Amino acid sequence: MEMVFRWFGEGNDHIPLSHIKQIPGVKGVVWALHDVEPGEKWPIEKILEVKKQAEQFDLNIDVVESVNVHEAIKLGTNSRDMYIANYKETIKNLAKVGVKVICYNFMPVFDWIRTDLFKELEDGSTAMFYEKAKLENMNPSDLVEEFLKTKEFTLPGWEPERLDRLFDLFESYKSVTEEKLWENLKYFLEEIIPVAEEHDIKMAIHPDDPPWSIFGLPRIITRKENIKKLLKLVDSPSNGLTFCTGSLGANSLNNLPEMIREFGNKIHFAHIRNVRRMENGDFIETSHRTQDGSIDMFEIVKAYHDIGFTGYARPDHGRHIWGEKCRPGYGLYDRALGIMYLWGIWDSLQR
Ligand code: CS2
Ligand code: MN
Repeated sequence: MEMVFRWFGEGNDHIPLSHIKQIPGVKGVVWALHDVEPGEKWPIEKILEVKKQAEQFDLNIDVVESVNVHEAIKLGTNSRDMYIANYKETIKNLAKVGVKVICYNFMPVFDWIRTDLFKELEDGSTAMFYEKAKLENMNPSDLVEEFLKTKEFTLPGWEPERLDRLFDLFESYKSVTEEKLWENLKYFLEEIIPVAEEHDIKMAIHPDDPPWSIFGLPRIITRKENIKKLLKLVDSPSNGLTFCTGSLGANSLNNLPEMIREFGNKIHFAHIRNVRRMENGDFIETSHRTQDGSIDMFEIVKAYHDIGFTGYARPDHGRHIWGEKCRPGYGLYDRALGIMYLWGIWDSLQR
């Protein structure tokens, strides 16, 4: 297991690389060019800049999260070929500097969704919360407004470009059924996977978060059968997964250790975090420790250990603790604690 840590870049993340370097066992940063709009080609000069910054701290840049997929590709409109061509160029540019894994997702319009970014937990810390009933009664634009108002940082996957066109997008998605979305994903993968394979890049799709449809939009990367289907769309070592326990784990029907054993070497990137599910369908992100949430983290790490996992792993979202002011889910402290918990389990299994 190669431990890595998400970093939003110089001037965009409150955490300096020098601090990331001090978390035991962290080998690299998980990064992206957050100022390049989805659909645009990532310029090599900008990529090299990040590489240079990370190298100063002896951190690798092997994993990118994420190269976002333009809505035209998900919608299957005419302009998709142009955006797919750009995507291929980005894959090639990333390969040139030694990137190994590209995480991406195929969620229409929104990336992850929560109803409260800073919900207080019993211990006085805060964490991201999903209130089922509230979301069901919410208008998508209210949600966006609420987030735009409270945030001090930009949220990953919530590009203004995409959100500005919210109403148009919802209109366009009216004709996109789940089946259509599958077709569009297949079209995309058939184009990009051969390029990834040729350049020794592993594409790793991130599951939908939460793993069910929201606001009537189709969502497909949600459970075991669907992931099997995805892997069959294009059979290649480069067509793989970001296995996110927090996303898939919001649905209690997903047996995560079993899925890890089944998908094995198709998991190129592990996102490991805990969530506490409530009976009414709500869930909140908790500390990584097994006892603090609904996901048996020991069994997760054990499954990775049993399959001889050598891929990349990162703690995923954490709580906001010790007064840290940070981007929702991406503080330093709780994610660093999470890493030490994961190492604790891993190292005892190694013995
Ligand atoms: C989320 C996502 O699970 C997560 O880490 O923060 O924003 C994730 O980075 C994207 O869905 C990947 O494409
Ligand atoms: Mn994740």
